[in-house]
Amino acid sequence: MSSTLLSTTTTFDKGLAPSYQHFKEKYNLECLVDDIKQHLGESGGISSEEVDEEYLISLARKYISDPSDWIEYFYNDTSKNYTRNAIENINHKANILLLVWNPGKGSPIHDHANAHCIMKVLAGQLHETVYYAPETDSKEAKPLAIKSANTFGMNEVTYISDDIGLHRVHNPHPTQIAVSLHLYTPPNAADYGYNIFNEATGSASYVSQAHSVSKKFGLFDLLGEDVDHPL
Ligand code: CSS
Ligand code: FE2
Repeated sequence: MSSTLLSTTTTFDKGLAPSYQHFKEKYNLECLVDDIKQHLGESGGISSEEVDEEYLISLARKYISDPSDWIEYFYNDTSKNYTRNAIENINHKANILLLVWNPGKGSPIHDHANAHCIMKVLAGQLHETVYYAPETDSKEAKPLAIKSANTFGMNEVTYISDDIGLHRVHNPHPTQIAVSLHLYTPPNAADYGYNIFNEATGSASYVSQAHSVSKKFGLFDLLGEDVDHPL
């Protein structure tokens, strides 16, 4: 008798829970994308200097990762180090991407094509190694020097630009994937390309375009160079 009562009560409680959700104000991924769009404005031609990166970082911090927000963009190519999924392309002003990192895999060392890069971990952990950029006029082969190294957990946000240095990002976990949200403004790496660097010599190699895929819109960019897109 008492077990019947208990199970009825449990069902009743579960039934009520979803209706309360409607009364909660949730800052979801859509809200974040809308706020980013609003900050960057509707018309074209914003330069990297005109962006208030601190404000954009604060928006990224405000969003709390919820897989139900981003699962529609999630695609993982297990043959690659990581997969770049397009979330939003704001009219040559910014790119918003969902990156899925395979266990133990990472990017090459790269620059950010004179753009702001904000990265937020949505699931798992990511390790970032920041390097001093090599002197531009130096032709001498010199190993890149490490400036800092940090591991970021779920909901943590980090920022980099070429003024700070170069970086390499990787998923340190041996078996679990990591997921991150990236905002690049302006989207120079996608529009004009970027550089990857050799850690031992500091030499740069130009990559002409950063490619992404779009599960949501059924567009898979299969024409990109077969490297793990570092930017
Ligand atoms: N730059 C890499 C991720 S680390 S910012 C990319 O977008 O492919
Ligand atoms: Fe990067």
